[in-house]
Amino acid sequence: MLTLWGRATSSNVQAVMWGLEEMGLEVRRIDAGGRFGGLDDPAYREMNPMGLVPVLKDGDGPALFESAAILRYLWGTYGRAPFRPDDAGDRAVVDVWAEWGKHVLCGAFTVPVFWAHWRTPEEDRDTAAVAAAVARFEALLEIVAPRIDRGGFVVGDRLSLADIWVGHVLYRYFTLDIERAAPPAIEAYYRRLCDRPGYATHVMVNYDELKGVRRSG
Ligand SMILES: N[C@@H](CCC(=O)N[C@@H](CS)C(=O)NCC(=O)O)C(=O)O
Repeated sequence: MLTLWGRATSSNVQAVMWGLEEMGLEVRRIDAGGRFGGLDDPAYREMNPMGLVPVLKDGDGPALFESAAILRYLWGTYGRAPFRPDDAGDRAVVDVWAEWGKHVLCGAFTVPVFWAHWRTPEEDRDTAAVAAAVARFEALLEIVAPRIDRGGFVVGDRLSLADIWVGHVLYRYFTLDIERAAPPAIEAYYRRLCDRPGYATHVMVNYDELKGVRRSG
């Protein structure tokens, strides 16, 4: 029995929930964090000393935190081809792009764009800094765009773990009230992701409640 703690509006929770659905795994999600609170409870800190979401427990196994590690655990334990390729080399390539998606691409979006724009009260926004951050994010999209244009997905022609990290950040990028210059292949990819039930359910989640709210997440 898989249990995940974390509010549905957390982008890291969304990535894990979408990955779970793509792997056909059932999970019980317990609201935590944001307006639900609970992250300072001693029992929660026991599971995640950082006091952040998500946290995963697989049965009686240890509590896991850090969304990338959680997804990698699920992928390694329950993933099947093509989501988790059978060939070790192909798996490593997926892992490389998953790491890049989480670390490099999401890192270039979450704080410098989403936080600096959406989670900052309008009167405090540095619009020039946000525009420069969007341009830097788009330069990264240009790096992955030719791969997606070629095969349809980040690695090859089927969705894999790499798409979870690259794809989940696109919903907010394409729906924020910012000026965009997305590579056409990325926009087409995003439109295809929107047709996937797991993406629509877990990633395309309204984030109005986060507007101007400068708490973590
Ligand atoms: N590196 C961590 C970051 C976790 C994180 O920042 N979580 C945010 C939500 S995305 C959080 O817990 N914010 C506090 C809250 O929701 O109250 C991960 O990837 O899991």
